[in-house]
Parts: sequence; C-alpha cells; structure tokens
Amino acid sequence: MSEKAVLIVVDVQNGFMPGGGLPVPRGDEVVPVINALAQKFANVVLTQDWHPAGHASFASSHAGKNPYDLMKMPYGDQVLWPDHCVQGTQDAALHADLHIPHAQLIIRKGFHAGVDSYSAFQEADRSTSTGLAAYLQARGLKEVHVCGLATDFCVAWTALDARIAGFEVTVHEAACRAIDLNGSLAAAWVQMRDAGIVRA
Ligand code: VGL
Ligand code: ZN
Repeated sequence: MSEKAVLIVVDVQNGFMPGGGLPVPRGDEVVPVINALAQKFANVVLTQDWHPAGHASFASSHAGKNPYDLMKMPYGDQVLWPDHCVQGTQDAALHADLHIPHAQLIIRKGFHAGVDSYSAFQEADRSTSTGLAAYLQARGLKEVHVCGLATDFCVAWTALDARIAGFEVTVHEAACRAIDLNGSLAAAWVQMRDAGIVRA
C-alpha cells in the first residue's frame, strides 16, 4: 500500500466476539484476516469502543427498555445495546490474538456518558470530533482503509465520516462482520456505495 494509506481497525474487542457483551456473529473470524491485511500497511490506527459504566447507549441505563430497542435521544434515534466494552474491563480489551505491533494510534470512543460514538471520527451528536481527521491530515495520510466490527455500525459510520472528511475510502469486506439488525447491513452498503466508498 502507498505511504499515504492508513488502515483503521475498528473495535476488534472481546465485547464484540462470541461470548462478549455485544456479540457479533462470527466476529472472531476477522482476527487472522486483519492480522494479515495489516502487514500490507505502513500506517495503522486501532479503535476501541470505550464506555463508562451506565452509558446512555446501554438498555440497562433506561427503566423498562430492552437491548435492541430504539430510543429517542437529544441527538437522534439510538439503538439500545446490552452492556459492552466498559472502560478497563476484559470486555473492552482488544482480542488477545490481534497482532499489529506496528499500529501507531489507538482512538477510544464512546467515553462521554450521554452520547454514543459508532464513528472513529465524530460522536453521534454529529458535532463532537474525536480528533482522528486532524491526526490523519497532520500526518499527510490521504487514503483510508477500514476493517473490523461491526460492518453495519462502527465500520460503516467510520467509513462514511472518512468520506465526509475528504479521504478516499475502501472497506475490506472479508475483514468485517456485521450485527445486521432489521436490514441494517444492506442499508449500510447502499449508503457506503452512494458515498463513493470502495467495497473491496
Ligand atoms: C458497535 C454498537 C455499539 C460497533 C459499538 O463496534 O459496531 N456497535 N457499540
Ligand atoms: Zn458501543
């Protein structure tokens, strides 16, 4: 890959593996695929979903709500999730077999108690930046490649926001797995295609 390319490895954490807090079906299958893919990149950024206990995206934080219910938040509709990736827990740790020692930055997201952040670039209020676009720009990186979990949530939102920030974007499908709630996977691919994102 070009020196101007960066691979963003999204949320390859225990919490999204079978047996984790928010299991993504066959999420563990991406680990060896991503280890091999990352070898082709001089530049790699990892992300970690990193919620305080009692986070607003957890169904358990709202009386009478169940996981996968939809709730109106001040910033828009929010899917409510089972508790997952609480800061400092094993659920939030990166998968033990993820082996990318040359990764240069870990972006943690979703740490504001009242706002979710699927995207590695912008929180769900669509105005709070994580700082990632400025970091990539400062390093002269122009081409963003995305892989990880989950295709239809954190991968898709990260890819779409990378386009909005002006990067060329490719999503590596074989290195992703989806949650697929009510057609969310097909919808995400349509949105990504319409945004000019390459599906590799
Ligand atoms: C994710 C739902 C909630 C993801 C994170 O990594 O796709 N999905 N938090
Ligand atoms: Zn989360």
